[in-house]
Amino acid sequence: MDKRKHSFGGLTGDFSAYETAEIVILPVPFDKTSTWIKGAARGPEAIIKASEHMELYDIETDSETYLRGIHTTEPILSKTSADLINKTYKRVRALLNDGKFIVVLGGEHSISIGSVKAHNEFYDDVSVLQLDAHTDMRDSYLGDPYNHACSMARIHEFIENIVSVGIRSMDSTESEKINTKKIFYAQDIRDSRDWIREAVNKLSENVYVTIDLDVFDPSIMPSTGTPEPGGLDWYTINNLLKKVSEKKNIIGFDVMELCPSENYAPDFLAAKLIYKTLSYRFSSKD
Ligand SMILES: [Mn+2]
Repeated sequence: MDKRKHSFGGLTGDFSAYETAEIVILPVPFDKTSTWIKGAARGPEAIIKASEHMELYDIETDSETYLRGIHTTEPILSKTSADLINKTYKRVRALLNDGKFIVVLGGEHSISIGSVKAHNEFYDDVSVLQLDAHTDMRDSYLGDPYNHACSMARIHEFIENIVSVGIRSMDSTESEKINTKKIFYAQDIRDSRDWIREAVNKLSENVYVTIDLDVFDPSIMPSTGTPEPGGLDWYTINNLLKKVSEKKNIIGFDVMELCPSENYAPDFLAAKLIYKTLSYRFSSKD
């Protein structure tokens, strides 16, 4: 068995030390409430292992974000959603107080609740950009208000401004609760040229980005619990994240719901998406 400690980007020494790192990768492996394909608990480890094979120079931004230091912390573990969300909230708060930029790796989308809550208390005027195939606006699902299908409903209790992109599946009860002005359906994105500008304009200055990997098309991201057809492609997501980085302040983000299989390309996509987002975030500001 592989006992070596894995670190995002395969970084060691000064580039991965906590004290000097500007960026912290926080794994939260949890998969309690998935209704169909389980395995998201193995997502964070798969992303970190894949990330060790990435090139750390980003061509597009001509930057090497790892030079800022990226520390990979010990994972947060728990047996229940509510406890895990609370533990994640406390850990993210502590990391923010230490001046870190945090990337949470899931695990289940419900974990985002704790991370968003901590960021919302730390920063003023926070909005959430949700990339997802699903609205996740159910009040409760299978009797559990912390089911992954309810993550955005819980976040909406303390954040008014949520902009959702890539949505293509929901329950009829959710359609009554959503703000259609802030939803960019996958089918509408296909035919629109201006949607990125419109979406970015609806966000406030400080933006937390929550990425459910099922926002991508299953042809490139089959490793999710619910691979909905008609998803977005790599460059579309990149262009959106680039524009948000240029126009707004990304305060933190999470990448959720990777459900690894024997196909490791999706693991690599998730790793590269994280590094790409960091490259946009840090090369556009200073
Ligand atoms: Mn989803």
